[in-house]
Amino acid sequence: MSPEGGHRGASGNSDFVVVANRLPIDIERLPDGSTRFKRSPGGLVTALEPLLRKRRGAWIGWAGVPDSDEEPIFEEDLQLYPVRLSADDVAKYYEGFSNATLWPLYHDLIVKPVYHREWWDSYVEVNRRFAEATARAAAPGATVWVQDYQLQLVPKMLRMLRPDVTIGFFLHIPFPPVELFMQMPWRSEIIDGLLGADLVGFHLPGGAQNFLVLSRRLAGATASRASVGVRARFGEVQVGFRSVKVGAFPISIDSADLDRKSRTREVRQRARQIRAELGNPRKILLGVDRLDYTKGIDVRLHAFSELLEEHRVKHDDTVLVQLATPSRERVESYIAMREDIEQQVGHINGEYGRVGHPIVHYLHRPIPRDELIAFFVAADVMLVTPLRDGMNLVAKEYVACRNDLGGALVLSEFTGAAAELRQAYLTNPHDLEGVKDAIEAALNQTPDEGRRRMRALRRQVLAHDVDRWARAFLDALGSAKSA
Ligand code: GDG
Repeated sequence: MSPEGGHRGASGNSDFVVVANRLPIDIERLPDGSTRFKRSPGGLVTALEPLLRKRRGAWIGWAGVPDSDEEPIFEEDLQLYPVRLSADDVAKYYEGFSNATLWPLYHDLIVKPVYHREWWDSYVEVNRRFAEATARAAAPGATVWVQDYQLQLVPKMLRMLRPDVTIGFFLHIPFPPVELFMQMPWRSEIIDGLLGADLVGFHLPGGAQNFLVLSRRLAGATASRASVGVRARFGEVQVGFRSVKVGAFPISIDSADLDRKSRTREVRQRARQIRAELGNPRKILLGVDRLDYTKGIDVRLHAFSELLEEHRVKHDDTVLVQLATPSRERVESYIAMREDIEQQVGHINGEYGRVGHPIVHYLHRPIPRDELIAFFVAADVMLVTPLRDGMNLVAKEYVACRNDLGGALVLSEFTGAAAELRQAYLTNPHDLEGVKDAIEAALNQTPDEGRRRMRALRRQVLAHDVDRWARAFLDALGSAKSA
């Protein structure tokens, strides 16, 4: 019998279940119109793969296209259970509530969050669908790990369906301070949803602290508070007889793998070729981001433009490469931001470029992984200037690729990564003069200073990889349940 055929509430056979908005697969459309799945192992899959293999793991998620098949995909080491989303679900749950309500609210209101009741209804309904699919896949007593802001109601819904399972939740984006979170019309429902977990994890202690304060204030407000009885102290919330652990677990990357790949002859050669294709400039600055307003792409372009204007950067020996992966292209604020950035690129090239020699090279498309690694190796200064970012893996990836101890990292203080990468050129992205100074210092560092900083950065990134992150979370989850 297909595990999907089990009735609601019945258990499946997976001892370890990961629940995320997206499945770790890419969909290929074949010439005859049919579709085929291809595994796309990101950092999370890489980190979890050994565990999934050992523990008959399952992954629950959306396949990335509307109305896709719900047939489970069985692989040797992993079972994938697609959750179907209709075009209407994608518009309301995903593009709407997840990306136009929660995303801006949790990133300090860089754009104004939109609150729509129908989006919320869809969020509740889709979260229920994920919780039910999880309940069907999880074996008795299984460990379930729910990922990210799209699924904050799943822990409570799943606990009601399957009180026997151990539930962990990890938030990949920042968790906002009380004053901002209180805007949310469904604030108590979200806090109660998260408190269904045995362990709630954040990147930084600040996020954990915000969650503890909000739990004290809001938990159980949807029921009678007296009957729920919520107490929060550092690291723990007591909800009735249950205790929910709360902690910080800064995510990382597969550093050893990137370190190895960046040393290969092919990558080194491609990096040299990239420099040549760019006209062998003295300095290459690089930005790599999803095209998102949180990433501060406009900030770095603005700073670069002023540095050129003030002759602090020479237009004939410096180029800036901005690789921007298309993202959330139907969400209104993303359409406006893209126009703004492309206008800025056009302005800088119009003012300072020459025929055949643009000064900003801007690509709006996904880049193959190996090509990206070659860009990291080729770049003299990496620009990571988000206005707010949960962690920012790009900063860590750049460092992991610089075993030559070359390059410099300009890093916004408003990223999670800044808490660990203290030897970067740290800067406040709201202070344009400060950003300009940081870029200038990075461009003009002495080789000795550069090596000193990069050595320290690499020590941090190579020792704290994604595997260590996953183990820390799952160990804490194990002891949260047994406590
Ligand atoms: C969220 C949080 C948190 C980018 N362009 C291409 C490409 N990428 C890869 C990067 C990196 C990943 O995508 C982006 O990760 P980030 O962490 O930088 O940013 P978000 O997508 O916003 O991630 C963030 C993260 O979750 C994990 O918890 O750090 O704060 O917002 O790996 O290299 N990869 C390829 N081509 C591209 O064009 N192959």
